Amino acid sequence: MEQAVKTTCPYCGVGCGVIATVAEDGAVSVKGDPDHPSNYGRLCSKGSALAETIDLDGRILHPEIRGEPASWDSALDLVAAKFAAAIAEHGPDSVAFYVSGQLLTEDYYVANKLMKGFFGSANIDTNSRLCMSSSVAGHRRAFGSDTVPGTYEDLELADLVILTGSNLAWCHPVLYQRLAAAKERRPGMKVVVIDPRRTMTTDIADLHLAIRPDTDAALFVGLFSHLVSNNAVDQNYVAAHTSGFAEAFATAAGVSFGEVLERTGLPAMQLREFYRLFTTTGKVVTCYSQGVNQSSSGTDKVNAILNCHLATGRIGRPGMGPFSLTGQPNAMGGREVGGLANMLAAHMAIESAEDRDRVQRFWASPVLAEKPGLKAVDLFQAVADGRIKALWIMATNPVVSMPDAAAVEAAIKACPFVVISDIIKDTDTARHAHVMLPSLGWGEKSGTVTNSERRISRQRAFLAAPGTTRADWWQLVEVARRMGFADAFAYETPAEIFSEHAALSAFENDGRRDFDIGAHVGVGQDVYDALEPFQWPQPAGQARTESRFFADGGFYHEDGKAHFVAVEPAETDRANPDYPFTLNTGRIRDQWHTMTRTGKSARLSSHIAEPFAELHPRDAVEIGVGNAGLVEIESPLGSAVVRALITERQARRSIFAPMHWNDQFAARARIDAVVPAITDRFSGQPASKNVAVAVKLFKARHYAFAVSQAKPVEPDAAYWALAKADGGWRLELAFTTPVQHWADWCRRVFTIPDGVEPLGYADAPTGDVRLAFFDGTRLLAAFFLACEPVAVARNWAIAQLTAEHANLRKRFALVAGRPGADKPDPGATLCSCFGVGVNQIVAAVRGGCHSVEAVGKALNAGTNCGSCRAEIKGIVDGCLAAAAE
Ligand SMILES: Nc1nc2c(c(=O)[nH]1)N[C@H]1C(S)=C(S)[C@@H](COP(=O)(O)OP(=O)(O)OC[C@H]3O[C@@H](n4cnc5c(=O)[nH]c(N)nc54)[C@H](O)[C@@H]3O)O[C@H]1N2
Ligand SMILES: Nc1nc2c(c(=O)[nH]1)N[C@H]1C(S)=C(S)[C@@H](COP(=O)(O)OP(=O)(O)OC[C@H]3O[C@@H](n4cnc5c(=O)[nH]c(N)nc54)[C@H](O)[C@@H]3O)O[C@H]1N2
Ligand code: SF4
Ligand SMILES: [Mo]
Repeated sequence: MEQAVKTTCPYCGVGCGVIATVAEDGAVSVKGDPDHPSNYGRLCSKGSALAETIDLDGRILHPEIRGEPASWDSALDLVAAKFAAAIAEHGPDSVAFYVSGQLLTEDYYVANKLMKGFFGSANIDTNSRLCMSSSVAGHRRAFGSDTVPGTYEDLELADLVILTGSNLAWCHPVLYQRLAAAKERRPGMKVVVIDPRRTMTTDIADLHLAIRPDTDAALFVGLFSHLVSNNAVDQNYVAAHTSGFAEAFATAAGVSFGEVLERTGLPAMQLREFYRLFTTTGKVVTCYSQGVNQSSSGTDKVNAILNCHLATGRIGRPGMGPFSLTGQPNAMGGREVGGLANMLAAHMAIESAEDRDRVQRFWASPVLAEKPGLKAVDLFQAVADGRIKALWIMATNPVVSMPDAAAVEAAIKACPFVVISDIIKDTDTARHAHVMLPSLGWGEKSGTVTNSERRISRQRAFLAAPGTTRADWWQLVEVARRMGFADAFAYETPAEIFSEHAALSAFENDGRRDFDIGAHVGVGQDVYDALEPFQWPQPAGQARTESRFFADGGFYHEDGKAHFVAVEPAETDRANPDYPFTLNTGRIRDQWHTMTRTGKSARLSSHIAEPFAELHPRDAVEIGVGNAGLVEIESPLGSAVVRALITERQARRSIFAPMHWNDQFAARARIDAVVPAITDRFSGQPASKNVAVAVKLFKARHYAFAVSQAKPVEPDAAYWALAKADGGWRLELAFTTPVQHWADWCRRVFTIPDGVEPLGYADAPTGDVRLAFFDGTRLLAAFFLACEPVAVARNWAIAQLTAEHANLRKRFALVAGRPGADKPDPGATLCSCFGVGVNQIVAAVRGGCHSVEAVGKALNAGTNCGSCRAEIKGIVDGCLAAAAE
């Protein structure tokens, strides 16, 4: 019988509800849950493609010790023995966990409890350090707690929505769609986007402030003093609920309008307009994400924003407030359980003796960490120094995602004992594991996650555990038991863990801590199974009234007030003639981080199939790189080679490169190998957005494009980038040295069986080589080589992998590398749901479709998940503008 299960998307912090259906034949399909209050039925491209990413290809299905299959017992015994030995010999601070905002709350709770309460060290940090820690630090400085005051609905109710350092259209697509729909209903609503580059999000902006990198603090400090000079301060709110206003203003007053202009590089008109909008609009929401957090001044940026909302009393009321957008599906859950090295559990403070005592009594634990542990960057430094003897990495891929990634890799490699819990066998990090533990993946695991608006939802299993995979919490519990802590880790189910977590949140709370879900203490399996999404707080015995915080004060500092923070904008000038470019890094629409899951979907890989750098046209001319050429990005630490994407979206002397590509998908595109480990001094969060680099032309002798049924094996080329395609794989290549026998090279890389002869030619004058290998009527691989970037139509070539090549004429047409006149080249895929290409959309616009809706009617493009609508609008606008010229 068909079975439909309500669960939650495992990607971004929007936390969309998903209905997964398993058909009788086992086929899985997903759709948005119409009843889930985060998405009301919508899903973005990544959510819609979930069913394509849950196959068992590449999964690790059984434990391994040094690459050899092992039983769970022997693997867990070894982990327990090694951690126990390190603690006994070198003390508790000689071990560490590095975990993830992609763990479920129950996994996270157990990891934190084991490290802080039973090992007695706080050396547990998480990839949230790279993600949300500046927001956490900023919240705690201002509110005395790590509280996100508002809800998603506020974005729909606001009259002014400011998005700073957020590419919402690509990174929180469903929330973006909710905002776009609200703006369509109420065109008077204004959107301001603050981002050094033009993005798909700037598309809905009434005002785009393309500030110089890392000048947000100056911008908001200037706004603060503008609010004061223009009598926009809510004196009652400030007097009743805040402290430190005078000091913060004294500092802000020292930053003149002229100085803000100079630092941000904005035209005076734009700056005035922004300040005017903020001053005169009551309902303002300011959303911020990694352009704010991932900065050496990230915490100050956060507080500069919070100051403006506190000064105007625009916080915690409908349509008003600062809003930190969380990245990962359970970044918030991790913060609730205290998964950061400088937090305790349930939003308690590790610095507070009273809180430590409270947690220790609740856990009945033998020891409790007395001081904050090592933050991610320092933690891997300690691994490099040999101070960490045993390290457990869970649900994160630091060899790709940590700054100074080569040093992180070297540190992990040299660590005496490394345990890795993952679902994928070959990742850049997993190859250094001593013990590899196979975890349950999405659809198999069960527990809770908390989204950006404090909404707790269930992830539910709808698939059987493959192989001998086990839940992350179970792995931790088994190790805890083996180390003598059986009583404190007696859980049999996630529901039991959740209940304990709820109990700790309520323990001696009495309204003193924001995080309280006491209403869920003692949930049984049935109630847990049926748990509907809910927003915290939900204290025991109180009916839920208001889900926002701080409209009437009630802050969590000792004095009950919010604290203004005097922010002095950081110096941003660091001109270095050897590294004249600024590298900005971030995300693309259809990939998730290190691509271990989204990289499995041909559909998602078709949107952008290669690592790239966006580069201003005039810089491209100076460097000498043409469109589709390659560039090398260099810093003192390392380099990466990526495709040049020449565009006026970039400011001069700055480039943007995605963080996703790694050694599994490209030759040398791990961008964090270029990024130094510079951190914010309050939060320890790395500055991943503003890196001094040199950008040079990467000179190749040959360029090639290939499609192959078999996964290409070790393509030894100076540049390669591999992506999944329908019916096989696609491969972009560039060579700096000639290859003697191209056919032999292809045979090896594409695993062509003996006896299959290539069809094709090598043209000596042009240097072109075309080779195709057929097995009967099916194409095994095709290879197109030229001395310039290869112009062959990619989607057409890929389609040949699944086409019948019944006669020689068809096979020769393939070698010629040209689509037939009957089948025009669709161009690069834009709508991944319906596989619609750029050329098709351009043709439709030229044929009379003059709006996104009209294109949708003609081609279906943009009518399912809607993630590509902003890009379609760009094409429509571009074509119409060109036609009008
Ligand atoms: N498709 C997709 N979505 C994702 C993810 C993913 O991997 N793929 N990951 C999720 C996670 S974990 C996270 S944390 C979020 C991140 O979500 P976002 O923060 O929205 O994404 P980023 O692309 O990292 O960066 C956002 C923007 O900050 C801008 N920026 C750079 N420097 C500055 C600056 O100095 N000031 C300002 N104001 N802006 C600046 C960049 O140009 C970029 O457009 O996305 C989540 N959603
Ligand atoms: N230069 C630069 N670097 C960045 C950023 C940036 O913007 N620029 N962004 C930073 C940010 S905000 C983030 S959040 C990080 C993200 O960086 P990572 O956390 O390193 O990236 P992921 O690919 O999400 O890694 C998740 C890993 O967990 C595995 N996994 C998936 N499901 C499960 C499960 O259920 N259990 C277990 N045990 N494993 C599982 C996946 O296969 C994968 O290996 O990157 C950071 N690094
Ligand atoms: S917006 Fe997309 S990635 Fe984020 S939770 Fe919703 S469906 Fe998943
Ligand atoms: Mo993140």
